[in-house]
Amino acid sequence: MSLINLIELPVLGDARGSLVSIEANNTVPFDIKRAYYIFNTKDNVARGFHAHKNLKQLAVCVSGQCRFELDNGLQRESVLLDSPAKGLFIVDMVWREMHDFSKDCVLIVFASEHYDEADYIRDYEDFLEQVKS
Ligand code: T46
Repeated sequence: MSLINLIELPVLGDARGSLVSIEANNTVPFDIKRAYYIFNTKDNVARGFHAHKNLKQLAVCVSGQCRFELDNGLQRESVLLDSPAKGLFIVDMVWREMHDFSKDCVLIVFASEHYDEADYIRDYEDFLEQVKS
């Protein structure tokens, strides 16, 4: 089964331009408790390098592009987010890395839980131990 779960976000376009709506428990299969966005990423920077114990997220590049690598301890897959109509759904216990940010990249993430540093697994060896157990 693929680790890459892309949700096609309906674009509500008219003569004025485009609009995408994200609704909790409708467009995304969880209650949205938090949103954050990443922008102004410097050249050759990669981010992420962690997993979450209990967090569902939807990541959308609303401008520009970046590449996600997802890893469940058995397989690793890569996907380019390059459209505001493409949402990447990421579940618990998946190691994620973000690479190849374009200068104009604005990555918005909708999350099922409030920020909690204790939910992060930031060491890859710890992550492998925890997915195996
Ligand atoms: C994820 C990927 C896709 C907060 O205080 N509140 C927040 O809601 C977030 C997300 C971060 N922070 C603080 C924690 C750090 O001091 O902001 C700083 C940067 O966070 P971090 O290094 O975790 O950022 P990324 O880009 O490596 O990872 C982020 C999310 O943290 C993470 O949950 O899945 O984006």
